[in-house]
Amino acid sequence: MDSSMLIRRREKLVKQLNDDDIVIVFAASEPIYPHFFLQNNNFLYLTGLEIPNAVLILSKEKEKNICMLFIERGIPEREVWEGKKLTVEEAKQKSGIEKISYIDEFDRISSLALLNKTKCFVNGIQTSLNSSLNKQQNFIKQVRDRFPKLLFDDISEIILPLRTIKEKWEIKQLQKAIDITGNAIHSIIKSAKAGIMEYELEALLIYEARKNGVKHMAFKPIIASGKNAATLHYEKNNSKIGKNDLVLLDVGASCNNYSADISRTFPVSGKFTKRQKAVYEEVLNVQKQIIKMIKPEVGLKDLNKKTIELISDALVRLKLIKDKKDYKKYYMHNVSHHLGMDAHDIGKRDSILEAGNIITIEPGIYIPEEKIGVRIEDDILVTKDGYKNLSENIPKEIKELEK
Ligand SMILES: [Mn+2]
Repeated sequence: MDSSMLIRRREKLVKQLNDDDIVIVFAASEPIYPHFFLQNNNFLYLTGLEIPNAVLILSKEKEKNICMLFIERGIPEREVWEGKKLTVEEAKQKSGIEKISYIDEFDRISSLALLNKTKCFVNGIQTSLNSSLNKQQNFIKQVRDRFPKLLFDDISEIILPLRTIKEKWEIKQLQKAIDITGNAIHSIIKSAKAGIMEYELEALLIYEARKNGVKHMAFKPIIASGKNAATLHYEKNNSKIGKNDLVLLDVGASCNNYSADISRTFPVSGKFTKRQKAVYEEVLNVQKQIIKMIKPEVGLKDLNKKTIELISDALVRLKLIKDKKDYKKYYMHNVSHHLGMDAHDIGKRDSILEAGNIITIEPGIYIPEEKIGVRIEDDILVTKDGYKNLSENIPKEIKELEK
């Protein structure tokens, strides 16, 4: 990652601010086992730094951009155990930020920075009543007492227009995540056989991903055989795979925090039954037709509407429903979401597509009473005059899957 890209991102963000706005972005905290360190995506997007407990402040004053970073101080006795902390010089070089202080200065300097501000954008303040306060919320609580006129808002509103349009470097990271995921899917399809456990295929997935340098999966892998495939977010992965089962994979590796999100469905025996084939062909056909619709100006809503239309027709042909209005019994999710640093990336549900967006297309049909669940999902880049399917090399044709 090159620091000029990061500088450009910060400039674009600050351009949207008024003089009395300020942005405060917190890095993730140090994790406690069994959790692993996963940087906050907005912090990573703006700094490129994979360090815990740091804070970024952005604002502007009379056309002058202000950018300050606060990082942890390296304590030699602790570094013996934990390894070296990033130095100010290293942080400067990686992030392109000139003004770097230690985190123990944050309270004092941020108080000064907040003095004449009326609105403060913070990352990660949306949460629910039943979870304990995170450090952003604790910060807000403190600041609110001292600056009662200050208003707070989540950063997503101003960072969303940046993050939903992918830069070349980002597309490259996603392509890498998709290719590694594709290779793992290939290995899984090749080695799956009746009688093995779903988690054995999960182990293979993680082995293939790690072997290619992937630090973590983008989300908990779904390896669902038979009727498990009809549970949309099945992630136990602990059933034995039956000899006539279809296996549904919904998996994605993460590269530099960019998340692939791919679904494939295949017969473990290497051959679809007649009924499985009929259902599969319908889903595949819908998926292809929806992908063809993708271009700038089309809305996610349009894609959803058309999918429902096509799937309803398919369900009637498959003799599952008589009245098209009953489609929800067998298809109950949206066909698309934005993809990026988060597997369900920031981006509005009713958003209108623009060149540079990356979205998934993932229709499915789920028939628990027949132990059939089929979902096919590709990751698609919206281009100036259409689209590019970034996962087109991962097999989904019946002939390829049976081979
Ligand atoms: Mn998805």
